[in-house]
Amino acid sequence: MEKERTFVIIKPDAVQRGLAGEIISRFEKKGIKIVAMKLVSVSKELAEKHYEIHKGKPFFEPTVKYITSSPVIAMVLEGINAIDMVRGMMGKTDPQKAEMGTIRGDLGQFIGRNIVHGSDSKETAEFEINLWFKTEEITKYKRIDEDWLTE
Ligand code: IDP
Ligand code: MG
Repeated sequence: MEKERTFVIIKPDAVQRGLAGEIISRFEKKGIKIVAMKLVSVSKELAEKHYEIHKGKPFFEPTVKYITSSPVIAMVLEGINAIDMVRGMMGKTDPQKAEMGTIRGDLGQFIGRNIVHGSDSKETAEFEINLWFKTEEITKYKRIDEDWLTE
C-alpha cells in the first residue's frame, strides 16, 4: 500500500463560514496526515497558475475571482491512496450532485462555492504542491496512530 501526497484547499467560503475545523477534523479522523498547512491570501497570479488547465472555460474567471476573494487554507496531506481517498471524501464538484456524507454533499449548495479543492492525479498533486509550498515548508514527522492504520 503506497503512501501518497495530495494538495488540498479549504476555499474562501468554507473559511468564512467557519467550516475549516470541521473539514480538517474529517481528514484527521480518517488518519490522513497533515504535512504542511498555511492560511493564504491568494494572488491573481497564483490562482491563474493553479487553474491554468481551465483557462478559456466559462468558469475560469469566476473561479479565479472566488479563490482570491478571501483567505484560504492550503494543505499537503499524506495517506494511503491519498489522492483518490481525499477526492472521495470531498464528493463530486457540484455540491448538488455530491453524495451526502461527503464534504461538498454535506456542507455546500452551489458549484461556484464548493468548499474544497483536492488534486485529481499524481501529476497534478506534484504540480500543485510545488506551486503552493516551498520544500522547507513541508514537515517530516510520524503520527502516533500511523502503525495502527495498516497491518
Ligand atoms: P474539481 O474542483 O472537482 O476538480 P474542476 O472541474 O477541476 O473540479 O473545476 C475546478 C473548479 O472550478 C471547481 O472546483 C469549481 O470551483 C469551479 N467550477 C467548475 N465547474 C464550474 C461550473 O460549471 N460553474 C462554476 N464553477 C465551476
Ligand atoms: Mg480539478
